[in-house]
Amino acid sequence: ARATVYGYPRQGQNRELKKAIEGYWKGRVTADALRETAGELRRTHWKQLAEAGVTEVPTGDFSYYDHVLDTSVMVGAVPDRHRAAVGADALDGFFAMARGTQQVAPLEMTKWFDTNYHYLVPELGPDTVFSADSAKQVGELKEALGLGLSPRPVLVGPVTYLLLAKPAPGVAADFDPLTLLDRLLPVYAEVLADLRAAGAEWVQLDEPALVQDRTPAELNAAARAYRDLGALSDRPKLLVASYFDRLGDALPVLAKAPVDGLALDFTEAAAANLEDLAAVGGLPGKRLVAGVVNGRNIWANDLTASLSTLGTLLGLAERVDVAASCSLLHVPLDTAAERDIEPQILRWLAFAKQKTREIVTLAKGLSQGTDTIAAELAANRADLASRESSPITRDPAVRARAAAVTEADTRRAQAYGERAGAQRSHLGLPLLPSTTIGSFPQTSELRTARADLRAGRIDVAGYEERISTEIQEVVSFQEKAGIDVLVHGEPERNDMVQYFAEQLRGCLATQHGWVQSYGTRYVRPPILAGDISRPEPMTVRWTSYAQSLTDRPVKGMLTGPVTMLAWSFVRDDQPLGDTARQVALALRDEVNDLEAAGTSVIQVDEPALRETLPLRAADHPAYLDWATESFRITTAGVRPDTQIHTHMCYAEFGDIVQAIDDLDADVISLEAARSHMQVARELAAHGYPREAGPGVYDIHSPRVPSTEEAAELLRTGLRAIPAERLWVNPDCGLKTRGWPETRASLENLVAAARIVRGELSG
Ligand code: THG
Ligand code: ZN
Repeated sequence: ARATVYGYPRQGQNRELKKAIEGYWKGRVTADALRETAGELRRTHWKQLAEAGVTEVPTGDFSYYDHVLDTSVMVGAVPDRHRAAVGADALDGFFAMARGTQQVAPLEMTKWFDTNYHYLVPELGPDTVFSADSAKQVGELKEALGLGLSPRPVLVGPVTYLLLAKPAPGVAADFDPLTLLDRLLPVYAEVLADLRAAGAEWVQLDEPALVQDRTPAELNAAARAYRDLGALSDRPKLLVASYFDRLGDALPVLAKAPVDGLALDFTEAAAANLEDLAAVGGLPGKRLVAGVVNGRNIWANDLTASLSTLGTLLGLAERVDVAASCSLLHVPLDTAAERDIEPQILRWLAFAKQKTREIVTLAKGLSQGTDTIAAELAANRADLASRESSPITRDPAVRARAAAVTEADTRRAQAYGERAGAQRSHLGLPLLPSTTIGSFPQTSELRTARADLRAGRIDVAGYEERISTEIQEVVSFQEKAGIDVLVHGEPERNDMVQYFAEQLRGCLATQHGWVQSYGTRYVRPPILAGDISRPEPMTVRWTSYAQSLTDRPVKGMLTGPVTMLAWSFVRDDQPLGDTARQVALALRDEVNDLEAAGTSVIQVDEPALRETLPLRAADHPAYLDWATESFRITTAGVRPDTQIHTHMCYAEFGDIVQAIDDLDADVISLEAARSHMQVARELAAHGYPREAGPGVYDIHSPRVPSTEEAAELLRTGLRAIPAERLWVNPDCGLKTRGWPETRASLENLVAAARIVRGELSG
């Protein structure tokens, strides 16, 4: 059995790639130097893989920004508005598509399936003409061949590419990119021929879109694509890869196709894929690449269990190879860089380098017998046992509390109708009250202060002084601007989840565990490793400080349990819902403490509620069940006159309006400015009974909305939501904005609220 992976983290141990690319954008790094850094990183990563014993290394998975954008370049799908830039300079044109320029907008960015990686959405239309550009793929293949390695180019497959695309601007919204398949396949044929000519024995075509619910027409397209590509005479061997879930109805389609191998996910989807594979009689004559090592979490593999899965698979294909379930892009590089995590706990974890070793060990055990890996198996068993028996993963008090949660704990004591009256008299807010989503500009001074604190250049007192001053300024600005419900601005928070994870027991933070979110932007997801509890209040101090500066209500700001899970690496030894409940109980304590300290309005943000929706519709109800329940556990412990807010960022609510309703928050703020209040209409159509603040200020650009523009959006909002239930707020937090546009925009927003209030009373 061979050991292989589908992709590797791109950034380098010290995010050298980020630094080189951002340096290039600023004119501090030349194009040649950037290419040199990129080539050096590829070589380093291939060598890491080869030295660990990986016999087939991936190529073409590297990217300066995003591999779906690379695919658009490969098939010549450059939008008209970017053609001039691409024609003038390929690299600058590539970045123009990714980030836009003064003149042209970038491609839209969206989540890569249910991961935290974001890709650039291809824009296609009936006039799209594809043309093959295999230079990047062939170039990287030759680099790896030149190092004496056995490379396997990895490409986004044609069906997934089209299924991820959207109609280009100006093209009818109901245009189906999949209708372009017949035009796209000859381009893939040309790239495959080029790769074969350059020396590729195998090429991998990634089709993760086939693990989602697919219509018969879409499955037919997949059948056609792989019948045609399989029938080519001038081609390498084809490995069609699926990951993130079971292949389902697409499995018989691909099993029958004239391709040479399939890659399947045998982590969470193991049982379903095994069953489906047996049902089609296995893959006689084909290669099966078994993704038994989870490529998107950070837990050490259970090698014994994986060997047992691999053993079952042996009879089901001509040959079985071992891999991670998906590209290792979604995990950090190396646990060895973590100096602050106890060595014993570090052994529970596996980042890309460690996962590579696990894959190699499994391949060796599979082909040479388990006694050849006896030492590794024994060490693995000891590590798993240490994790299982650790007091970190089993805290009796946390478990007892979670088990004792009753239905009453998940419901506010009064129904919304009664609460609303109590809140109205308690808060005394005007009609169309104004507020913001929570964060104010994170200035470079704030980031510098945090870095200074970490480096010991300033002490805690100096840092806190800096934070207090910032809060004073934020509060004083909001009072002068006339905002009704104030916030403290979150200057003390580095990140919405990290800030809380650092203070919760049972969570680990990493120093170098960077994972690409999009382009040159990375996150360091916390690790929810053990039973979660909250030793001490986390936000009460700064919220109370802000409240002490003003007579207006200051809103407490928390990240909700679903988002805490969505943006972390979560323990895999219990259902997600169990971990969510523990986080919810910890946050419930915080909510109750905020209330006890005099906070009358508390916002629990859940920007990830929609984006964490499982890939298959059959899995939605169970997810929404624990997701909404954990939100309600967080918020249900307060008095009726304490107002609970929530916030969500994405515009596609249609399929979760019921879940939003089930949160039972008193007020929800939503992104709406760009879609002209579309969500207000969707909420109204659903009969949403509580208060809502569809955003009237698009914070994604520095543009300042005029008072009249904001007023017009409010009037549109009023056609869907009655005045007694409509709030006035921006689309999202302001942390990425500068102060000048923030000031001007919020002043206009308050002025708009006053104008429309006047119209309502007059
Ligand atoms: N926090 C976390 N995960 C997230 C988001 C978040 N996932 C989804 C979404 N928001 C991703 N968006 C971003 C936006 C900005 C950055 C990363 C992800 C970013 N990162 C800095 C960088 O790479 O330079 C590093 C930030 C740091 O120093 O911590 O700007 O809000 N957890
Ligand atoms: Zn938002």
